[in-house]
Amino acid sequence: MPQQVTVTEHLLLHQKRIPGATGQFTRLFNEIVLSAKIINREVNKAGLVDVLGFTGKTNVQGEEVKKLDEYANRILIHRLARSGVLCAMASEENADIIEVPHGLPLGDYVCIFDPLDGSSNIDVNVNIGTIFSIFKRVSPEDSHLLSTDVLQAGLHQVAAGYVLYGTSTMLVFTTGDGVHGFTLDPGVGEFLLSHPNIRIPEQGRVYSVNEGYSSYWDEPTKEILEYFKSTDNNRRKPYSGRYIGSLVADFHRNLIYGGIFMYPADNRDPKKPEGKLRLTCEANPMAFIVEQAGGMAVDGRNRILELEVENLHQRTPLFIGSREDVLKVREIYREHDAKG
Ligand code: P6P
Repeated sequence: MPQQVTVTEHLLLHQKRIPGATGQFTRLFNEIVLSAKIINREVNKAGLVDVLGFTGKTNVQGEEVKKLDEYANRILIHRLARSGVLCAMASEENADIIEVPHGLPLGDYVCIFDPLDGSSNIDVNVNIGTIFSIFKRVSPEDSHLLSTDVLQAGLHQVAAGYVLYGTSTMLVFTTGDGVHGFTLDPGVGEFLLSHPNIRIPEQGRVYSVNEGYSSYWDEPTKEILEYFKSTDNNRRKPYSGRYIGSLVADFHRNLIYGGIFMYPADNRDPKKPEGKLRLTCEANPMAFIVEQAGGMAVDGRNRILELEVENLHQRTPLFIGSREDVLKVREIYREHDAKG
């Protein structure tokens, strides 16, 4: 009988190893876990009740908001605000920093999240996910919150993770001590440890990118795609193309099998020259996870986790996955830069 370790037990074991741990982090994480279970319940019955479709609103990204997007956002904000351990939140769905409502207890943590990533797939029953990134505030505890408490480089994350709603619902996260995967047992209502110490293969066999935009890419990106599709690469055969259009699902597959996910800069939209993905609630958390699993994440030239965060919704190109594959991306960009 495999040892059934719940995510809470796992966190408590982790907490015991941290001198001076107050239990605040475990409290915060338990609220994320509860939010995931509530969102999972709605996602799983989406086809049966009136939560499919659009709300008729657009978010700060200019994207149409789905009913489940709005629902997931509401659940996370409500639960996290009452955790008593946050001083601020930020959501992909909200233009500004979300302060903890007056009168509720404050804490030292900041949580940034994408409540339901991949929501364009909701109505066709394709995997979607929740992504979260956790920091400790940098300003003194009894001072006013500063934007620098929220706009921190990814290197300073204390935890990051995602929930993947699919054939089974998984919670995958790191607290800087490796990457661990938990699968929801709906019969028990608990996330149970199913993938301890996940390591991404050094070299992958899959590339994930939306090739429909190839005519908008820069030259290095075009050369990168030719490399992965050619027989003249490290594998001596083409990588398989796999792209579902949901970052959490594409990332998770490549994390387990090995591979590279790419959302390059493109010149389709002058308002988004850096591509579509957001640094704070998508690239940074995924980069922390992949590095903890032995992989890499760059914007083409620079390590994602070292990028300066200037605004909440800034975007970045993202090349993330198996170390050898991402190193190749950086090598091609450097060769182009050297040619000038
Ligand atoms: P495209 C979903 O909207 C998302 O933010 C990511 O989950 C996904 O990787 C990407 O956009 C897909 O974008 O332009 O290929 O449809």
